Amino acid sequence: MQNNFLQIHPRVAQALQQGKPVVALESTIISHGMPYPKNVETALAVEEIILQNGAIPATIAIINGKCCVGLSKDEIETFGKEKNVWKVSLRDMPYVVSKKLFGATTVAATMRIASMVGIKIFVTGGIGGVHRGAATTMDISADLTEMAQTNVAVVSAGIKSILDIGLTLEYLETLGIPVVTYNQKTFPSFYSNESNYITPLQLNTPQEIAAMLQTKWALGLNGSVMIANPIPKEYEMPANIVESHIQKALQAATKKNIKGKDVTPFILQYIAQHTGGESLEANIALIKHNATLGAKIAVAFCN
Ligand code: PSU
Ligand code: MN
Repeated sequence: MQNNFLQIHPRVAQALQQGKPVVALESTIISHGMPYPKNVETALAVEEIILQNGAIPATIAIINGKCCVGLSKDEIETFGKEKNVWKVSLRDMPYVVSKKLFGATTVAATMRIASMVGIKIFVTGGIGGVHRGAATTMDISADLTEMAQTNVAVVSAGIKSILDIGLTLEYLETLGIPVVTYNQKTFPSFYSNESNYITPLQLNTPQEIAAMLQTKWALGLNGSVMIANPIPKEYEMPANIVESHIQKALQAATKKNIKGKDVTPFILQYIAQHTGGESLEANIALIKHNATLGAKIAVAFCN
């Protein structure tokens, strides 16, 4: 779909026209998920990894109200540095586009824009999900409902334990979203390659994953597939340390009355600050690792 609201980078447009593999990337992780300058360095490194693995990267963001698919290095720098960038989920999209603002897109908004141009594979660090305490707060990310309807596969490092992993897996099941862990039985939890949950499904090669995606959509089953790629062992953080930081972060969020869309960025920042950057290094390592797998799946999908 080409329209007034879309702006596709020539390199991405050419790849799509030629049926070459393209991998979408989000921008909330740049503007709201990591501090400057590591955010920009990581975003550029992730694009490079995708290129090296045979696919074209397309970082997605809203610039002056245009939904941009593929950013220049300068634009990525701007999203990393600029303080007043909107965090845009689906709810915020019409406002930010009509007001011609800058917006960093979440998993949900990035998927929707990717699907508008026919991109099938999207790589990120962690998706939003069902928050702890959601039974009373009703805080459930729009990432999940978007994954129920949009045909873009999402590669992540599993569900972060700031969320309720069990409830998120239940919700994904309710919505009919397949959850596939790459090459292991345990479902990974972002900073850790383990969790207390067995993965619903396991596949062991990019080719198998690509075949499952093609089958899902050929069956007319709309929606995403969650592909969970465990963090490499050498970057893992001990689960009990992560848990104690999460507990403190959640308490601080309650005390400061952080609500709605500010919850996830607040907790991520709190944990990064209080682990002396260790969680940031883990975050960077896992997203690079996801980029490698995502590019390989995109290549297999196009063959
Ligand atoms: N989890 C992370 N890093 C992130 C996010 C989640 O480890 O940067 C971002 C993603 O953009 C995700 C969004 O789509 O937070 C979810 O926000 P919310 O919970 O408000 O839907
Ligand atoms: Mn929320």
